[in-house]
Amino acid sequence: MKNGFSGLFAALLLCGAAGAGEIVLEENFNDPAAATKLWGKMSGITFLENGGPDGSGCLKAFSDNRTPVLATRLLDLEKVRGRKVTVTVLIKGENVQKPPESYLGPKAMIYVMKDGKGTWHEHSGRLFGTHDWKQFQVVADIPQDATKVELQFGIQGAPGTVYFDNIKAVVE
Ligand SMILES: [Ca+2]
Repeated sequence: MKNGFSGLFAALLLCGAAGAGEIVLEENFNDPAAATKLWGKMSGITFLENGGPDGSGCLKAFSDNRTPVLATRLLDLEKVRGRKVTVTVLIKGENVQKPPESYLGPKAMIYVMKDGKGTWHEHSGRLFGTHDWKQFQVVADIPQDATKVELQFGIQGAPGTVYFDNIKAVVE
């Protein structure tokens, strides 16, 4: 029993559990080549070398129709199961048309798969038209039995261009 603490610590390390407040994903797109390898890309997604704040790299999603254009990246299930995940992201919009459906337009989402069904958690305060960099947030409580958790950023159901940068996912 005297090794209980170290044993527990080793177990935590082995299963990759994240501590409260731990950053489980951070992406600033300042290395577009690395971002290309790490992110899933639909047609319409590009990584820019200097389109971000202060001339840094960023993610660009462009659509001239209503087809979804998303960049995706998986979160480590072991780090997020049973936890509240908060994702913050900077978004800039250019000529984004407002669609009839309130849930469409610029998209910053946490996609959660459980029991074969998917649920999308969306960012609040969606903006349209043209606007400068602004921080948005999306929050999701991840079930203990989630089978897939993925970040998705882009544009859906509305023509326009949306830029993303400084993505950070933190668990509580
Ligand atoms: Ca950047």
